[in-house]
Amino acid sequence: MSETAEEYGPFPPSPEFSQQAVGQKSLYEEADADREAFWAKQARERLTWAKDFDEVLDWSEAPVAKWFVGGELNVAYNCADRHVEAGNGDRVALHFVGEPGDERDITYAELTELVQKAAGALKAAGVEKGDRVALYLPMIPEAVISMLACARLGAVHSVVFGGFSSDALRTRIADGEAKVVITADGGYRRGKPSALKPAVDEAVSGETTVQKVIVVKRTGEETEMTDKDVWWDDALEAAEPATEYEAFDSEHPLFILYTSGTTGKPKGIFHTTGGYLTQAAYTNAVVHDVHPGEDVYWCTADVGWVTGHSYIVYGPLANGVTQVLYEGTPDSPHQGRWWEIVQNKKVSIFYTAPTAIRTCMKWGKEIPAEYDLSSVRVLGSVGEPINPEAWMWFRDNIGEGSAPIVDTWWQTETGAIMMSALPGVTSLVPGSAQAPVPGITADVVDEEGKSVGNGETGYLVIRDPWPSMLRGIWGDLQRYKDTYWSRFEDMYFAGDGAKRDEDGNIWVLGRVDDVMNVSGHRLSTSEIESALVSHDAVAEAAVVGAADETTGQAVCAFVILREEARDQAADDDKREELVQAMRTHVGKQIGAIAKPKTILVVDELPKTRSGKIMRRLLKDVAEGREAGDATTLADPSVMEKIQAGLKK
Ligand code: 6R9
Repeated sequence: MSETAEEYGPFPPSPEFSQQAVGQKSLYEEADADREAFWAKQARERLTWAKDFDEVLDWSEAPVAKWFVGGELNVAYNCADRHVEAGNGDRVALHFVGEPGDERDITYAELTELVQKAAGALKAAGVEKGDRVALYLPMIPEAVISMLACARLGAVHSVVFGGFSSDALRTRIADGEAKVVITADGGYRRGKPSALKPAVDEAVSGETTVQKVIVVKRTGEETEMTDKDVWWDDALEAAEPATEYEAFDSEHPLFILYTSGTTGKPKGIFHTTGGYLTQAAYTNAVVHDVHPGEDVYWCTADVGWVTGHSYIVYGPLANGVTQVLYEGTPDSPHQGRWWEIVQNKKVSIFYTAPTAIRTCMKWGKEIPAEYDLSSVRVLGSVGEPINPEAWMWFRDNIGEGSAPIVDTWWQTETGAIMMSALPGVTSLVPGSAQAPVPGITADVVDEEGKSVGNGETGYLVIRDPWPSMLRGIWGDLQRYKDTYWSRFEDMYFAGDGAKRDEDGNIWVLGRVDDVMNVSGHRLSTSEIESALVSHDAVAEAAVVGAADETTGQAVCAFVILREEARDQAADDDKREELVQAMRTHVGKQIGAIAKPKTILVVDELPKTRSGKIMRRLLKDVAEGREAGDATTLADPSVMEKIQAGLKK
């Protein structure tokens, strides 16, 4: 495979940045010398333990790890109270920006008080240590407060993305046997209130484990309340605040989070306390280069997926960071909304997803150019491989042409960032997640589990246990072992394909199930997508391998055109010309083998709420089938639109 991306970079860090960077080269040396001592130091320096641990790692029951054995701590205390005790109570924890334009700043002192009150309300609702609480909320401060309130009591939260259907909520409630649900009357989306409570009513109707539903008033729309329901404000007011807290065992469960599985029952990935918080706090510090009290940090993820857990709630709040919490979409009420917030709040660290960056590219660089983005000094990317063009665009148009971009590879299962450059330390290679962070041992191996050499492709694995690793799939230990620990002996298999380039940098190629085999050649969907997106006319692209009689699989591409190319594509002949040009372009970038057999011009792509393209559905279309279950899409009607468009 050719290395198209290597025309860009590497970009060495600037001396000014390096001088102030949290990450240091010595971290790699320290971790290599003694990994467990390295993690013990991170755990002790970054967190406050009520009782120190006496063993760093117990791997005797592999693949279920125990980290910081014997240690005890309270996560909510670490994320709130202790910052007040340290004299930082007046520091803003959350700059909340609602979609309709309402704003609310919450200091660490206020956050602490709210968490104590909410924990009191949960207690009054019968929640005890170990009980599960389902959260189904918009991106409002109460989502953060609720998570911490659960943690304060040692209750296990299960956040269900606010856009999921009542069916999805019901299965997740049932799987985790949740006792209480926290929800809201609704939230704002694209300028309109959008109700949430009716979905909860449906999900808890009939036989259910749920005894109480706490409802935040966000939109004030008419909302039916049942016997089970209580308003958040009333519940907080009536309850005795939980000012005291208990310290829990380092391995006490903290949360369950369901991954959007490809088939079958959703997987309840479950995480515990001490190791998770250690790695979330450590990576947030060294990868995002946060300087608490100075930086304004913004992670655009939703708390409904793991990035929101680790990099809105736990990592940043454990570190005492000031951050933006935004309720809405990037284009409401206008396409400059994000940049307006960056300007107004002086955001210095901005962490988002490649799909969002490509969407902004599609809207045009004139839009961010209207705002003063000079506060930005670090950019981050997560969720899928970032194509080098999007990387360059991000740096040039949002990062003033100089901000380091950290491309962070990790998973719901890994709990926290596993691979990334360290800004100020590493030279950056656009498009590559590069190398494991200090303390992590990632590798690329062949079918037999042997490390591949430079220039070779294989499977991404993690060799040694890490603090924030999942401790299992809720209620299904065997499935945990089968899914992650059976492909290779003694190694965690991440499910991703990867390549080591000539310099040893690791390039994540996407899920192995997204790797195609065309005439015996292994091709990565993301590599072809990246090539397509580097064509002037293309804004976004999704590639699938469609069954083909001759070649095994054939490359089928779905592309969204940039604004300027759209008029041209309205004419059939011109569109055909454009499609041919794109094929030639891919051929040039990667090789003739990668040329898409079919390129379909579409207006939208099917995406999950976390912004991942659901290639499975596109594969159905490419193979001439009726598209499968589309209920987990951000907009379930997208598939109908694509199919209708193709029939024209
Ligand atoms: C954090 C998150 C995990 C999967 C993962 C991989 C893809 C995430 C990536 C990336 C390339 C990156 N992925 N970050 N691929 N480069 N920087 O996204 O968790 O939703 O569980 O997804 O996402 O395929 O295996 P999750």
